Amino acid sequence: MSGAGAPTISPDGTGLRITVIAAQWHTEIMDGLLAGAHRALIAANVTHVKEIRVPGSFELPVAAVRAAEAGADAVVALGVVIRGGTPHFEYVCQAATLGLSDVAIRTGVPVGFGVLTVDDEQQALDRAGLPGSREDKGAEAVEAAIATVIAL
Ligand code: DLZ
Repeated sequence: MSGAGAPTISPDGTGLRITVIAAQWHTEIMDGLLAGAHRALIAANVTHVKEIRVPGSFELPVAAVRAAEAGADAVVALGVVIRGGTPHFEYVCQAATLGLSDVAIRTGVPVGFGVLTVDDEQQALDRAGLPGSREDKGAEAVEAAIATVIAL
């Protein structure tokens, strides 16, 4: 984990079934988030991994609920939403965040939140787990989801 006050988490996910759901907007940044997520899954000894691609972050919650209902122990949602000149940003961010938290609460299946909601592309690159990035939010979402499964 990174950022002020963030805990250090290195959970062991041996035997867990994890589904990673990833949007497709902003390809380079998504590639970084996905690579970070897979690095963290390997580090946590998770071998049962399914990956689902959806068009945009708005579609993440419906895929997450399907994955939870299909028996995943945890779901990790990855996306990138960059503020534009219209209110669309707020609507997509709100649908993704509220939708994903609703899935976790209703199904009881932990959902790791790896959706970057940023003002510009540089903020996203800084958090994408790419060479030169300060943070690796894809990996952090995996670690949080696994740690929550273990805690429950
Ligand atoms: C429409 C849209 C816009 C403007 N921006 C983004 C974005 O920055 N990131 C993202 O993941 N998705 C975006 N979308 C697409 C919506 O999430 C959704 O896929 C479409 O509205 C179709 O339902």
